[in-house]
Amino acid sequence: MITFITGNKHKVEEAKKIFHNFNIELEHIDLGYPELQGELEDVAISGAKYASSKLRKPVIVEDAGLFIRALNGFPGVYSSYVQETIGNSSILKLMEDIDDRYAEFRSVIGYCTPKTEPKTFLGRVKGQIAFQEKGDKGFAFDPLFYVEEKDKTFAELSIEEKNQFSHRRNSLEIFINWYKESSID
Ligand code: ITT
Repeated sequence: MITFITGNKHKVEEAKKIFHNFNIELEHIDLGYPELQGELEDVAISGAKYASSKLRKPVIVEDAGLFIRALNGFPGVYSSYVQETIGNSSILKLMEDIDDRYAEFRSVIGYCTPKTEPKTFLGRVKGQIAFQEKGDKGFAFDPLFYVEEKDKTFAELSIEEKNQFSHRRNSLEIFINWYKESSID
């Protein structure tokens, strides 16, 4: 069993289904950990270290963000703050006259145990910033994130569909493969 530390219930819902498909049980604890400002990797490392030493067990945390190429990677590591303050409509405004709509979601999983140093696992997914919000599934930036191959935004996909190729699926799959391999004696 693995313990996922997050305050975001949507992440838990997605992660539970992903772990289930790999036959690993996932426990969720909303511990709250100090999020220093920095690269996704640094936040994941410090969060995982903090939570595993506090709970005295192996944990994963995740730090994610939306990186828009035409805005030099904004909101990136500021994604949480931007989501809570100016929100999706302001991102659309910033992108109003911009042709280059390329964006990617990144997810970094931090894994740490009381006995080992933290490790990180990066997953990404490519997409575009839509011209208007679409869909009512998902959360946060999902209605903005358009995926050409599906001709849909993340918010128009079911969790199962999003889980087939999302940044979170990719980072968790890399983590799970490593985890399974490293727990073989
Ligand atoms: P934690 O407790 O796990 O930190 P959080 O919601 O603060 O939860 P992050 O800092 O990792 O999560 O995420 C940065 C922002 O990006 C935040 O506003 C998230 O809601 C948003 N975000 C992350 N993953 C997303 C996804 O799959 N779809 C849409 N928005 C996402």
